[in-house]
Amino acid sequence: MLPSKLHALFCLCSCLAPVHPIDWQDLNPVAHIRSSAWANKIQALMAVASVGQSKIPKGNGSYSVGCTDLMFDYTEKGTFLRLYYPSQEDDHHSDTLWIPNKEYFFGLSKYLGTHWLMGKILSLFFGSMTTPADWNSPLRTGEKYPLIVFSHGLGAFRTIYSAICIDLASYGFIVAAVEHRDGSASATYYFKDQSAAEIGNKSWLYLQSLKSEEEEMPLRNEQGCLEDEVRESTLAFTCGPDFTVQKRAKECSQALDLILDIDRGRPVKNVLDLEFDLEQLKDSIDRNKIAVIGHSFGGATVIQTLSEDQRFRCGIALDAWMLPLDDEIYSRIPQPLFFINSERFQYPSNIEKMEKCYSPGKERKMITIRGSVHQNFADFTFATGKIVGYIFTLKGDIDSNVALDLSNRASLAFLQKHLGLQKDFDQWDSLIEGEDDNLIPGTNINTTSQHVTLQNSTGTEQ
Ligand code: 71H
Repeated sequence: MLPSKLHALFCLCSCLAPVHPIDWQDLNPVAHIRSSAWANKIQALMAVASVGQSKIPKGNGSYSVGCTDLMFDYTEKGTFLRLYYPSQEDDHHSDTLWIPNKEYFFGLSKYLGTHWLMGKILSLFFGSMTTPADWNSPLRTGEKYPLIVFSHGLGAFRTIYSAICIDLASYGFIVAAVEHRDGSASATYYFKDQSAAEIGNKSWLYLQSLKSEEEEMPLRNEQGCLEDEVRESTLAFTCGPDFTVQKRAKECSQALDLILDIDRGRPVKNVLDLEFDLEQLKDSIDRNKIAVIGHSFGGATVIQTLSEDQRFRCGIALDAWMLPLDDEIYSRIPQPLFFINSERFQYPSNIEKMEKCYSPGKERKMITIRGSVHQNFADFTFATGKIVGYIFTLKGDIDSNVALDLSNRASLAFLQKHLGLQKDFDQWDSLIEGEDDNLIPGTNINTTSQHVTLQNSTGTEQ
């Protein structure tokens, strides 16, 4: 069970913490550590566990990728996002800090229901890890780019899907990964007033805590040990009044408003006083090629956003968690919608809700990635070695790079079709149909309801 596994890691790590604040990337200097047999043993164990530790992959596309953060306005109601974009090749400055503040680690530790020291440990291991995008590098000019708004999962935040966002940007997209301020992020910040913003005095907002009895419950269990009903009722609790999929959809639309404003040339002053000049984005967006992508709770946000905002031309829901959606929504999504699922996370009642989105004349596609887990879509799948990754279900049986490449290539093919792009992403059209040894067309889950083969509902069918 996950929390106990985390506690086990926590215990292992806390043994190390007082000995020496080692850097995960720098396990070599045993010389600096006061030699005590047990410490060396534990360290050796961790070194073994880190064998094969991989980095967040560079994009496969031909564009260099830049990255910046954008906040406007400074209040809790303002937009906060991380922007990934095609950048100018020549001047490489420095990679982007992956998780830029220690508070995100504390938030993660709180979300996972672990001791706050776990946050310290995570911060120790991952606090200086970078992701391969050029921080604040100038935008590549001379082309208008299609735009993707990306919505994160529950307990996540804007920076944690950089592998997906960087890959898409390397194929010529501008990607705006929002940080939701509805209380569904592990942590986020805003500024109380103008002067706080000026001096950088952040106000932190953490994920709503669960009540004590619910905290005992093993919530989302990828092994599927929980009955659907138990799972659903427990999850329903976490989806309390504060964070709603409707609020999240509004935040996606608001992020789009902001970027389109900047594209129009409206002078916007980034509250985070960064080196990236926002005026570069003027006339950079292909204004009617806009899509929304999200993971888990973010997948539900994709569906809600499509139904509320027609500027989004299509959507991709990565391992969507359908529970937060109201029953009325399913008939109100005219745009094409693509479900990319992991094998291990999905369960019948969730798939049944996806099936409700299907209707004649509406473009719907679904594929499942063999041997994949829920976390295959988020960056932590690349942050640890095989053993640690497997224990914490950050990795599945499939290689994390293979899984993400499949998901991204299928996404690119789908985006080309429905945004009308003039690229060569149609080379991956067969992936949309699930034609690959590592893909399942439709789903691996048996549902009780009668349905026609899911993967075949297309816009041309009657
Ligand atoms: N859980 N987004 C968490 C149960 C599985 C987890 C997240 C623990 C992360 C480390 C272990 C799955 C669900 C379930 C709706 C959703 C989004 F860093 C990230 C944090 C969160 C990256 C991605 C996410 S995961 C997610 O919208 C929904 C239904 N999930 C999920 O929540 N339990 C705690 C026991 C519920 C309170 C895998 C996991 C995770 C470890 C770390 F140690 F490496 F940091 C990160």
